[in-house]
Amino acid sequence: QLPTLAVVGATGAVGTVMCELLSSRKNVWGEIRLVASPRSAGKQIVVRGEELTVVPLAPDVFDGVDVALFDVPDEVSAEWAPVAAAAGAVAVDNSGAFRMDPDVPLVVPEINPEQARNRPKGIIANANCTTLTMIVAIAPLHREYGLRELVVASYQAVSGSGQVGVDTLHEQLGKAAGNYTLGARSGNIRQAVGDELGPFPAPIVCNVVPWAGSLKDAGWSSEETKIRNESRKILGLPDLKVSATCVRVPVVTGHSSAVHAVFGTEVEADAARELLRHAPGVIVVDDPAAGEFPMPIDAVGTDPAWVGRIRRSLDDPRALDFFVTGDNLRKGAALNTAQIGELLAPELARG
Ligand code: 11C
Repeated sequence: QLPTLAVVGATGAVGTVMCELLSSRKNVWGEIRLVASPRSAGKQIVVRGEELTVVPLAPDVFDGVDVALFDVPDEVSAEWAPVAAAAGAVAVDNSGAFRMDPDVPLVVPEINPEQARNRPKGIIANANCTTLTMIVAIAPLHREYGLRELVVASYQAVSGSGQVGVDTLHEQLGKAAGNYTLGARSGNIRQAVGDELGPFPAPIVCNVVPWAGSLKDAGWSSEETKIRNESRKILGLPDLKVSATCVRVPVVTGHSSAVHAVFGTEVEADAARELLRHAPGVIVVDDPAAGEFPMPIDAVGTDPAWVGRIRRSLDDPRALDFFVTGDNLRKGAALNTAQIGELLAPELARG
């Protein structure tokens, strides 16, 4: 018998993509149960061609569930993933609640699938979208050359802030276009947009905002510390040097990162390009002469990490610079969670 799946947070931005993925990927599930807050309960969503009714989150929704995928805020996961695990399900959690727990594996199926088997709390964590969209390209380079240091600048899409981020960009696009002569033409976007900033600390349209997440120690943002901590855990490199600067850009979906990676051995750009061409979950788009680069407008709606601008550092033969972009709602969230579920499905099928 195929295992039973619950999707908790089925109506949110990531949950919606999850429902699409469940309809388009290999069908490894028996019953699928869609779960959300009482506010969204009763909604109908089509999954695998079948109309399912969303049920409200409550302890009994986990009865008989083998895998529960959580696409909800940290505090909801912190409360409910242990409830699902206590009911006998494996909870695969896309929030930040358990990622750094030493008893919770942080799994990227292309990199460390074996760690999904060791889950003492019955919980497996999914990394942050900024980490996930770049780490699939970094891991094969690490295996070949031995990673020593990462310097990253992110270019994060507004959908990383949820539907409210997308709505805010949309509203500000209208204001900037409508107030073109008032402020936008001169670049005075604050005047054109006014003070409705949504989840961002400054206007996001026609701007870049060097901030994502919340303030942590010594001026670092939570997004920046997540890149550092999660990269270390996924790659099994607890002392990896990581410096990240996270920036929000007016892109709807698709997180990008400019990466400077320093290795233990000398690297060649051509060899790295070839290696990445054969790496799972990676696509190389690297022909600047033809205007071919990895860009979010092309990566959106696709599964792989798109990598390009691969160059060896002019000043350090052990360092590579490259640009990587991926769909933050797919590989950055729903897809990686679904892939972890698919890793578990054969083990949980009942004979
Ligand atoms: C953003 N990366 O772009 C965030 C969203 O820890 O799962 C996801 C936050 C997380 O704002």
